[in-house]
Amino acid sequence: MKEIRFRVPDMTCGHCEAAVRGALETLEGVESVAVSLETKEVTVQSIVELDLADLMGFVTAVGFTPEAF
Ligand SMILES: [Cu+2]
Repeated sequence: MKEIRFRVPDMTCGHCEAAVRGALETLEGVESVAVSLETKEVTVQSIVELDLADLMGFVTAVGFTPEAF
C-alpha cells in the first residue's frame, strides 16, 4: 500500500471534510482516505503510485487550498 499525506488548512467543518474526502475517494486506485479536521491532515492510501501534485489538484478543484508538508 502506498501512502501520501498533505495538509488542507482551510477545512473547517464536517462539510469540508466530506467534500475533500469525496473528491479523493473517487480516484482510481485509491483505497482509503483519512481526514483529520483537528490536524488538517489528509492521508490517502492507494494500490498504485499516486502523484502528490495530482491529488492536491483535485482538492483545489473542489475549492480548498492544500499544502505539502
Ligand atoms: Cu466546512
